[in-house]
Amino acid sequence: MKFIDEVNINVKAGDGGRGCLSFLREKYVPLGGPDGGDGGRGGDVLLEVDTALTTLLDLRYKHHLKAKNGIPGMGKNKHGKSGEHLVIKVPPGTLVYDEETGELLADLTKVDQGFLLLKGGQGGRGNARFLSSTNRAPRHTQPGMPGEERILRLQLKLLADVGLVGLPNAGKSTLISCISAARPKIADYPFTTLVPNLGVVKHGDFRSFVMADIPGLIEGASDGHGLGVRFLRHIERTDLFLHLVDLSYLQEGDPIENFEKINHELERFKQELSERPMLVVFTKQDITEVREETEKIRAEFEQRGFKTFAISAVTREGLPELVTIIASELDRMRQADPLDSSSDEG
Ligand SMILES: Nc1nc2c(ncn2[C@@H]2O[C@H](COP(=O)(O)OP(=O)(O)OP(=O)(O)O)[C@@H](O)[C@H]2O)c(=O)[nH]1
Ligand SMILES: [Mg+2]
Repeated sequence: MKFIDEVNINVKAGDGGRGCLSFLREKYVPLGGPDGGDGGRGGDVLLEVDTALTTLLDLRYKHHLKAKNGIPGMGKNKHGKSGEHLVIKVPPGTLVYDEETGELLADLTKVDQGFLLLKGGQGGRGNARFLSSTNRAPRHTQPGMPGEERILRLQLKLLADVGLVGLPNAGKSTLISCISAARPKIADYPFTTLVPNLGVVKHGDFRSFVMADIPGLIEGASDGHGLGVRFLRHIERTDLFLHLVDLSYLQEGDPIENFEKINHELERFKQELSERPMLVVFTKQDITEVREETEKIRAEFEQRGFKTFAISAVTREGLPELVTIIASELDRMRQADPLDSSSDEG
């Protein structure tokens, strides 16, 4: 499935129906009074979070979206029906901006969260409404009011608890596929992952957290190198980063320098990301040389204040421990800052 995380759409609420001009005409009633009914209200435009969606793909080819107009009033004092509302479904984590002013209109993160975006136009009044003691045969009616219209930019920022970062080939997708039901593509060439993937990691009997796998980062990513930092916004809202470090032949360069380069890209993308709690995870421990390298270098990361872990996706070494630590780190952070806690299935 294609992953689309930004779309522009033009939305319009329905116009109000016009009021009717009509006079009662019945046999034997020669001068019936005005009986033009009111027009119906135009439909509103609403946004609604649909947790079944994970991308804005459905909106990709719908540039113009419009709620239904109100039906005009009719004779015999019949009011027109209101226009049907338009409900636009979006994935959780969708931000809604006014494209012209740049104003943030809504941040839709909660299940079933709804948002009234645009109001439909009022229906016009029919001539029956203008009957008065001085005007027994009003010919005045009102047109319906136009519905509001806006150009929107919808931007998706996936909602996850933990974000995976690291160079291409570090083993990010392999890790998420080992501990969740997510099945991203895995291969020994860089940039296998082209779009973010989410995986739900279960721990204990009834608890879980969501992990996000994004394309690998390289030096200069914030200037557009590699796949750039376009996908970083999908881990911007996570509470914890796992920085995967691969010491196998697949990685060139000095591991500490590589590590710092990536952290620098995170910081360049957004200053506050450099303060996000981060665990360092050495991958591919089933390879003897990698294990030896890990033992040599581990202390240097710890001296920099990072907790470190060593795992292997092949033997599953260290995976249960890692999941437990992530869960307890998340718990600890959320206890410290309960207002900030996001939803947990627990
Ligand atoms: N021996 C061994 N190989 C691993 C392990 N984890 C990942 N690999 C291999 O490393 C290569 C890269 O793994 P991926 O999971 O695709 O790496 P990635 O970080 O998602 O890479 P990009 O999506 O390109 O950024 C693949 O050939 C994997 O099979 C491991 O624990 N042991
Ligand atoms: Mg990958």
